[in-house]
Amino acid sequence: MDFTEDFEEPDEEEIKLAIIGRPNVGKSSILNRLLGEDRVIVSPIAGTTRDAIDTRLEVDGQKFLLIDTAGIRRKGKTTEMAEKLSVIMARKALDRAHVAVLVIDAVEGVTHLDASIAGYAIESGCSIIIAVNKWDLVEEKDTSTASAFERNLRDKMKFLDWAPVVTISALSGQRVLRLLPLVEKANEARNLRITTSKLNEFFERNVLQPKGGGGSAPGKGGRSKLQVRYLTQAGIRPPMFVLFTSGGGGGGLHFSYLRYIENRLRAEFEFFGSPLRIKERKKKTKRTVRR
Ligand SMILES: Nc1nc2c(ncn2[C@@H]2O[C@H](COP(=O)(O)OP(=O)(O)O)[C@@H](O)[C@H]2O)c(=O)[nH]1
Ligand SMILES: [Mg+2]
Repeated sequence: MDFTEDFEEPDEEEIKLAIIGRPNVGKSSILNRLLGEDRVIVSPIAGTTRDAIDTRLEVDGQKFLLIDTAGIRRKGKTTEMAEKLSVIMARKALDRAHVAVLVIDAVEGVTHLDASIAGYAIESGCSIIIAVNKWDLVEEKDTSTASAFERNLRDKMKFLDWAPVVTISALSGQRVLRLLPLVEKANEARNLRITTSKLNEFFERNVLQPKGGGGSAPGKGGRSKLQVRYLTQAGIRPPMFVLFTSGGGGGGLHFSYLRYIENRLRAEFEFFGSPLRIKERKKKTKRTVRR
């Protein structure tokens, strides 16, 4: 677990944002759109390395640092090279980012490369907003087009079901500026700490007395008598929870149970666009001391 972020003291209010995605999905166009908006105050600052230029934005009092993901422009770059580079740039940016906007091409839909970049984003612990760009190119749209697209996208990226989706057009500017409030909200969620009393109450209702009765939690291999003793929040950025268990032999909690806890946490608290980490820790069973 990496808690280093809690110890450094950067500009507290500044949200570090990475716009990531495969080549030609429109990352640069989105960036240019953001920089070109009247409401946006822009100040380019030199990054730490020669090729990295980060940009500061301020919109309605909120500061953002746009992490550069442009990479090296070179003529005659093969598609394969460009794709590899987009992954490298994404990973570099994700290292420093709080929130990632994952850009998908509306015409091409979700590809393997999109899914693999998404995987790195989840690993990094960033909050994620999915931007479906080039929405202007989707023909004969009606009221159900966006939701149909989203269903298909969700199906291909099941592991990202908590990330909000927004359809945009960097070409026309449609909804591009709407990304920023979503980014802000997703960043807040990533910093969310649930109070102990709220978490205890959550535990009471969802673990000890869930609908259909409490009792043992399902362990791997169907072993019973595995008990979940308590739940704590161990950290933020992203929020991390620990379920303390006892009994039940060697296996841990079944992944479906961890999934259940995650879904309940998401249903009851505002973890909008933020990944959650849920871990299990076994409590050593106390031996009764004979007197
Ligand atoms: N129709 C349309 N074209 C777009 C849109 N966004 C970007 N493009 C075009 O897609 C191509 C790649 O865009 P670019 O921003 O360079 O993508 P990047 O490689 O992800 O940075 C360019 O020709 C853009 O003009 C959009 O919303 N609609
Ligand atoms: Mg670009």
